[in-house]
Amino acid sequence: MSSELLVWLNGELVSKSQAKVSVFDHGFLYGDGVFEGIRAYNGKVFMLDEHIDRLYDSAKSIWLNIPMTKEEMKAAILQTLKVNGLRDAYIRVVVSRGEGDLGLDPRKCLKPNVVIITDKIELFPNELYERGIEMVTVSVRRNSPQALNPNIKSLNYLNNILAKIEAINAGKPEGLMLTLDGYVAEGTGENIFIVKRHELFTPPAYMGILKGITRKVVMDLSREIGYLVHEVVLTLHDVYTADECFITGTAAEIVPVVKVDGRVIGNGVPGSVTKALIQKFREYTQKFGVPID
Ligand code: PXG
Repeated sequence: MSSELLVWLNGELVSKSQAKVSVFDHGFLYGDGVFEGIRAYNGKVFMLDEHIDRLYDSAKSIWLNIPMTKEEMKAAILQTLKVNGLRDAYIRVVVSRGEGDLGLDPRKCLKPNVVIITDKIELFPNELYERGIEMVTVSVRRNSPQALNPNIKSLNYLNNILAKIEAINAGKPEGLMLTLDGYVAEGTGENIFIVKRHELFTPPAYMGILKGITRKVVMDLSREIGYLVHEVVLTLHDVYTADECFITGTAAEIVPVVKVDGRVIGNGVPGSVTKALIQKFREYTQKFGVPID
C-alpha cells in the first residue's frame, strides 16, 4: 500500500499529487458535470447501487455519456477503496464534460473525465448529534426545477454554496433553503424532516430538492419502526411548530435541529423519534452494504 493516497483517474490509479485534469475541462470552466458522495462503513459501501443509479441519471439528464458501465464504475470504486486500505471512508465520484475549448459547446469536449477519490471520513463532532444544531432560513432560494433541476447532482453547486455562506455569516452551521414560492425545500447539502405527534413529514421530491438517498433510508427505517411518513408541502410555520426536526445526508447522516430562525423546536433538545432513528440508522449502516473485498 502506498503512503500517498491513490486516486482513480480515467482508469488509472495515480497518487494524489499527480491526480490532475486540464484547466480547459468544462467541469472547471462551467461546472459542467455530475458527482456523487458515498460512504463506506465497516468494510462495506453503503447504498452503492442507489448512488450509482443517481449518478447515471444525473448524467443522462445533462446529456453526458459516462464512458463506462455501472458495473465497471462499481468495480472501480471498490478497487480504489481496496488499494487505499480504507474500510470507513468518504467516496467522491466526479464525471466532468471533459476538456474542450473556451466556448460553452459541449460537442467540443470529446472525452469525459472520470475521477474517484476515496479518503478517510471526517466525522462531525459527537456533540452535534447529542445537542442538535440551529438553522437559519437563508434569502437565496433553491434553484427552480424549471431552471436547473435540483434532482441533478451537478458540479454547479453555487446555489447551495451561496446559501451556506449566508448561514455561516449569520453564525449558524446550516441554512434552510426555500423554494421560489417560499415553501420548505432542504438544507444546503441535506434533506429536512419534521416530526409532529410521532409522524414524520418531509417535502416531496417534486418541490425541487435533491432526492436524497439518506432521506429514502430514513423513510424506510421510520416505517419499519412503525412511524407514518408523509411527503407533503411544508411551510416555515410547520417547522417552527414541529415537535422535532432533523436533517439527513450522506456526510451528516441524521443531525437533530433544535432551533430554526430563533424558534426553539419542541423542547430544544433532540427528540425521542430523532434519537431512535439515529440509533437505527447507525446499526443499519454497520450491517448493510457492498463488501469491499
Ligand atoms: N440535498 C442536497 C442539495 C445535497 O447536496 C443531500 C440533500 C442529501 O442527499 P444524500 O443522497 O447524500 O442523502 C445532498 C447531499 C457533503 C456533501 O460532503 C453532500 C452533498 C453534496 C456535496 C457535499 O456534505 N449532497
